[in-house]
Amino acid sequence: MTGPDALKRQVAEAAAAEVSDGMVLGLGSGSTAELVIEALARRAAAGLRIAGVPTSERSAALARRLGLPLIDFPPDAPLDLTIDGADEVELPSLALVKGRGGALLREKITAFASRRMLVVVDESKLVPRLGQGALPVEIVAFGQRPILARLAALGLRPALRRGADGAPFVSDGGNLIADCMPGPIGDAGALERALRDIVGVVETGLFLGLRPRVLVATKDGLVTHE
Ligand code: ABF
Repeated sequence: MTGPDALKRQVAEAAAAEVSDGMVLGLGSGSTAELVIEALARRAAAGLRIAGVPTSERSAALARRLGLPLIDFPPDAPLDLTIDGADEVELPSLALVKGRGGALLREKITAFASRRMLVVVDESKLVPRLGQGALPVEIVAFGQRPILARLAALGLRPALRRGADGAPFVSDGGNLIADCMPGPIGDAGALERALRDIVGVVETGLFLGLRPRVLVATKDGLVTHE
C-alpha cells in the first residue's frame, strides 16, 4: 500500500525508530508529526524514556492522551532533536516552508532550540523552488489592515486565514495568519528579511539555515536528504 497515508505512516515510524533513550524531543505538528507522536508513545509505553516539548496545543493534547511525557524547554541545554513535518522542502538547499497548519511560531522556536531537526515528509512536498503554494506569515491582530497592506505592497497577495465558520483563524499564540502567495521564491533570505522588517509580523513560514535532515517517503521506499 503506497497511498499518501501509508507513506506518512512509513516515514513517521522510521523517524520514531531513530529516537534513543533519554532524549528530549521537539514534537512537531500536522498529520505526519502526529503519526510520529503516536509511534513515540508506543515506544515510551514499551520502556523508552523520552520527554517532549509540543509545538502546538493539538500535539500536546495528543501526547497527553497517549501518555507521552511533556516538559517545557530545559533551562540549560538545547533539545536533542525536533521531528516535524513541512509543507515544502526545497532541494538541494533544504530550505522549508512550514505553517500551513498554523503552528509556525512554536515550530520555529522549537526547531531553532534543537541540536538537530528531522523533517518527515512524503515526496509530494519536494520542490525545486519554494513558493509553490501559500507562505504563511503570522501577524499580530492589532493593526492587521496596515500589516496586510505592507505584505500586499511586497507583491505577496496576502489573504487572512479564516476557519470553517468564517472567523479569522487564531494561532496558539493568539495571533492571525496571513497566507501569502509569493510565487516561486528566488531569494528566500531576502524575502525573510523584507517580511521581518514589517512591524507586526511575528514570524514567517520560511525555515532557512536549519540544515535539517529530511526523511522522505516515496513509493519506492525511504530516501534521506541532508
Ligand atoms: C506542520 O504540519 C507544518 O509546519 C506544516 O504546515 C504541516 C505539514 O502537515 P502534514 O504533515 O499534515 O502535511 O509540520
